[in-house]
Amino acid sequence: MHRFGIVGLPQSGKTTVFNAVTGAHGDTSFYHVGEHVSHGVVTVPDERLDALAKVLQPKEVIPSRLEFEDIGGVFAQLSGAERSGRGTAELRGVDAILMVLRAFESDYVPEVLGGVDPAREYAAMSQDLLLADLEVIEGRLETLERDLRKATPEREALLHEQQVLARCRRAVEREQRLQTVGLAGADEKLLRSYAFLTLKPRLCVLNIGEDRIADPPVPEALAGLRPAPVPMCAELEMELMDLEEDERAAFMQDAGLEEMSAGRIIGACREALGLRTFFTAVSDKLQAWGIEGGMTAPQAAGKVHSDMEHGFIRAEVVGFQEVLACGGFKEARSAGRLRMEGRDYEVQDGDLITFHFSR
Ligand SMILES: Nc1nc2c(ncn2[C@@H]2O[C@H](COP(=O)(O)OP(=O)(O)O)[C@@H](O)[C@H]2O)c(=O)[nH]1
Ligand SMILES: [Mg+2]
Repeated sequence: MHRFGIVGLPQSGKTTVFNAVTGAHGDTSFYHVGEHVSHGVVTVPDERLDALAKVLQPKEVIPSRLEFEDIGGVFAQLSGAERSGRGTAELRGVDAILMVLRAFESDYVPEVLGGVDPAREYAAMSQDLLLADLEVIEGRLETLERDLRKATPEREALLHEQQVLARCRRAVEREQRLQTVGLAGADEKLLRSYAFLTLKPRLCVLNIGEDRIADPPVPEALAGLRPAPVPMCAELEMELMDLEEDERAAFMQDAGLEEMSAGRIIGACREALGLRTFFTAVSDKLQAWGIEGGMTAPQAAGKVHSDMEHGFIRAEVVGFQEVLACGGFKEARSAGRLRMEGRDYEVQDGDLITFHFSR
């Protein structure tokens, strides 16, 4: 399951967004500083899964899921406090970063940066993430220098690591995210081992006021971000989560809210990671799986079970449209629509896959 860490300045509405997306009830009283990390899981809505379920009639349908973590305190230093080591460590473990930017006016919620300025919040947080990475780079470079003064059989490898990190330091000093350094293969793996924060994909939620639902203000400086920032009136949507369906619909109409934002946030999360979906249908269980684009069939099998990756023999693949068009899996097989694919096959969005493996 892919994990998203929710970060933002104090009072930006992190917990409110977290509650609004996951249906949780985290503390949003404005004096509350989250010291612990809350976890919440959401299922990914998928019309293809629903359509397949209609045709295949499995006993059980399991959508893919995303996990969100409300991480308090990471950017506390921007408001004068210490950086929270715990929050930073937690953030290193996530797959992508969801930044909540305050775009709502309020008479009672304190403005941490002395005004409502989401573009500045974004810049300040980007800066903070770069600084956190710079600390790691410099710490490691110092250790390397010390180790290289001694005789060591790993000299070549350490020298190479030093070069890679020096390149990273130059990028960070120019305020470029490590994601833009463009390392590949073993060097990229090396970078991943540090869990750098600016190597992680990110997306923004603009927490807007109720009065701006009809025309959400997206600052020019953020308009070019991909995925595009998702505007959401988090406070309203959090309250709507607790209502019954018909009551909710009435309130939404009053507020001019056409749909809840969770769907668009989930879409942006998937876009940030470049996720694709494949399906499995084994022993009456139809299941959707989210994987990063570019994964091969054995890697995808590994998402289902590690034994299936290690013992991978081949994958029997059929596009979900073909199953729908033929009216069933057996029907698609009889019509010759199933393909046998090997180890190098790159899984495509919408594939229904049967993995063959040895135990
Ligand atoms: N007026 C208004 N207040 C909001 C909105 N979103 C959050 N708040 C309030 O802002 C305060 C801080 O929200 P919270 O989610 O706890 O922020 P966090 O510190 O980032 O977790 C709370 O009092 C919320 O009720 C919003 O869209 N409009
Ligand atoms: Mg909070």
